[in-house]
Amino acid sequence: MSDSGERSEFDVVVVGAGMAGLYLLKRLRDQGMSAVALEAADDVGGTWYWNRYPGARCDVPSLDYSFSWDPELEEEWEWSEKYATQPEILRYLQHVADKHDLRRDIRFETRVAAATWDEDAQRWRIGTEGGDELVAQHYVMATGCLSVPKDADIPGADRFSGPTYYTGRWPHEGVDFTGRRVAVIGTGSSAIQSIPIIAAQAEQLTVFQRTANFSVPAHNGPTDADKRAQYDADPAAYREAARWSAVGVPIEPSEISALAVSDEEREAAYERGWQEGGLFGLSSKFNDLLVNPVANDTAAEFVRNKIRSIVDDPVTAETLCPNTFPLSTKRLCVDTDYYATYNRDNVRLVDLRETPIETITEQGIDIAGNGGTEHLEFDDIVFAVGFDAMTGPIVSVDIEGRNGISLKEKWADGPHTYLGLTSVGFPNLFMITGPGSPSVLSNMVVSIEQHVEWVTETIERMRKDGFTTIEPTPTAEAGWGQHVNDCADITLFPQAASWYMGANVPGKPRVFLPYVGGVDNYRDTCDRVTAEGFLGFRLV
Ligand code: N01
Repeated sequence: MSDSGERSEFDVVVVGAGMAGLYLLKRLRDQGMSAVALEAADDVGGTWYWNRYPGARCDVPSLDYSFSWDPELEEEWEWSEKYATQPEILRYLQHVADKHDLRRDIRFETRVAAATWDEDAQRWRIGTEGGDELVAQHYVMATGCLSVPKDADIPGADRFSGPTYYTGRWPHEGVDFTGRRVAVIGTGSSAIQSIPIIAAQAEQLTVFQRTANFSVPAHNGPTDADKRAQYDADPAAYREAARWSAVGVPIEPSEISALAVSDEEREAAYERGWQEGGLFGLSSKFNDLLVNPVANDTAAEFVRNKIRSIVDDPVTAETLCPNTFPLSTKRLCVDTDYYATYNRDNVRLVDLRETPIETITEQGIDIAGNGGTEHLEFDDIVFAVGFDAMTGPIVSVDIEGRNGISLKEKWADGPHTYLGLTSVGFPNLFMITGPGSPSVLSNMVVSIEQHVEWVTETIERMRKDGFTTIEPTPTAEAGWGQHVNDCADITLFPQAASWYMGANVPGKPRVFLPYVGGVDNYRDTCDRVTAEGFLGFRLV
């Protein structure tokens, strides 16, 4: 039996045992608090537990995408590649859980259904799907940003008689596609990572693309020697630089406009970026790619020309060229051999803008062709259709605050938070990397650590100073919401129908969900809020 055993009253109840939940448990335990994490899966890992599709990797270098709070762990853990695979990251998180003996405070296979603020008791009552009730002074949603898979939203999706797979819920035993005719629907990061691997295994692969996406090469391999040297010279300084960088990775920001250099210089810079690869290779070369559409289009056209040079068939190449949104306003994809995969004889690309899916049938997928319906037969269908991002994981629990107010109803027109951490009407509720925080626009580990540290330090301060509840003021929340929108509006981000905008889920309000003002500015704001006696909060 775990330390938290069957007890039902805690200082803190945490939902989720991914990166955020694990670090929360460690910090809370070190502070002498009673805490338990409730986890739907049967093991730790969060995103890295669920997303086991072929080719799943992190697109942030492992050296950066790892905890900084345990120097011993940093010494003993050696990443095998620049971009770690899902199994390796999962092993890392399992190792962290074991090393710090965190499992004894985690209840696995326990999905939280509801959480209700009890005004009389000044406590949260948390109900699980299994019918248990837990009571806690503080309630922390550490449920991740991309943990609720989106429905396929395609007619007939449940009619198909063969196996169907969702990338975000991949079978643990893996899938052997040898000799199979496979359909992949979607061309986001998950699809772009898995398509080259499925293509190499399957007899036939058909990719259904609704919106062409930008992807840059990973150039995976051993960790870059100069990055390694920079880190080894002073690991603590490296981590500190990451904490005070714009995206949670210490990279030198450019101070040059893409339009301030000659065409040749610009092209050479992009070529260097392409050869460096990864999320930041190309996109960090100039300072105005995310704010100036003309500057952005120079980079977009560079990528389109790369696609044209890689893909042999000109029609397929043109179909793969993204031209409906500016580069990087949807999450840039990082791939290994994605575009080259379309040169294989066994791979076909279906452009859903030209030939939309009419329905999924028992045997396959019907698309509208020029001469009428075309029936395509498959053995397997892979849905790589994404997630109900950022708000989905939070409102999937029925959270009821003061006076019976429902968080889902309060957020019907988009999320309302102060700092992406808290929300008016929901005292002592904290969200880790919630909407309105840098989260998905940053190295998640750095943002998770910052939130976990802010939350646990705040709880400790409240305890020391004798406060029972903390809740943001309506003015602070409205001001933060305005600031989050203002920051987004000076960028090109709102121009894309992305999951950042909630645009991928039918009926979801279109609001820019993360905070684009930078990890550094955001950290500074949170620090100042604390230093100024929790400015914008009401403590009782
Ligand atoms: O999901 P997505 P994802 N019919 O939403 C298409 C992170 N991540 O799982 O663009 C047809 O990006 C949809 O088309 P459209 C990363 O932050 C990271 O791939 O809406 N198509 C799109 O092509 C990433 O951004 C890593 O027109 C439909 C695709 O499905 C985020 O997770 C790896 C459709 C969904 O793409 C989400 O990535 C993986 C329909 N009805 C994920 N519905 C790394 O670290 C949706 N689509 C590398």
